[in-house]
Amino acid sequence: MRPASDALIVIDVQNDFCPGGALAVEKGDQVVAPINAMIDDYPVRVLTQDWHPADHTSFATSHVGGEPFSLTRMPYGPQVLWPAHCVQGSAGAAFHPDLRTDPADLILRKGFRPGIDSYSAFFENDQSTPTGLQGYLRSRGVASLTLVGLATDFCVAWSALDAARLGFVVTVELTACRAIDLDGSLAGSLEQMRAAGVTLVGSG
Ligand code: VGL
Ligand code: ZN
Repeated sequence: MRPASDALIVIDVQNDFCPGGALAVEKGDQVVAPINAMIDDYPVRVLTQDWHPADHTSFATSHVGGEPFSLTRMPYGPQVLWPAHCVQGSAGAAFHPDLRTDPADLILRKGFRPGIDSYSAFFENDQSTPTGLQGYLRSRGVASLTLVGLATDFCVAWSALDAARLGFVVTVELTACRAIDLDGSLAGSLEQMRAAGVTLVGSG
């Protein structure tokens, strides 16, 4: 077991991000086995779940003429329009059936406000509305985080960058991550994480 100040944060290992899902990440299901093997080693274990209302503003279907994977502007900045995914209570929003969820201490849902997306597990995309995760981790004495899950270049990267900014020691275990890679977003996100002092281990 790792020291009591170490947490594993498992980002969005949900059916819609796995092959056959609404926003499938290539080989997304391959993160399940390594995560299942890692989780018992961490004294603090958090799973996150993307959890959108059916009319969420990040969905292309919520915009007249909105094309999936195109870029639009929101009051809080640029926003990719996604295929509808992880709708609250749907099968696509459920965790991958093979993911070991019983060992989790906390399941944190994000992206539930209709008008704002939330890639990061710490702050919504306005970069100021908190999810509460920082307080949870601090009150449990966590100082060091390992992040895994989906997708490397969106929710994992945004979570890692926020965590580093908040002063946590951050590692991303790439062997247990897979990327969407929209227009070079994977390379860009790896570079940003490195520049922010995030330790990148392995490769996805
Ligand atoms: C994610 C796009 C939209 C992710 C969530 O989990 O990386 N990406 N919603
Ligand atoms: Zn989403």
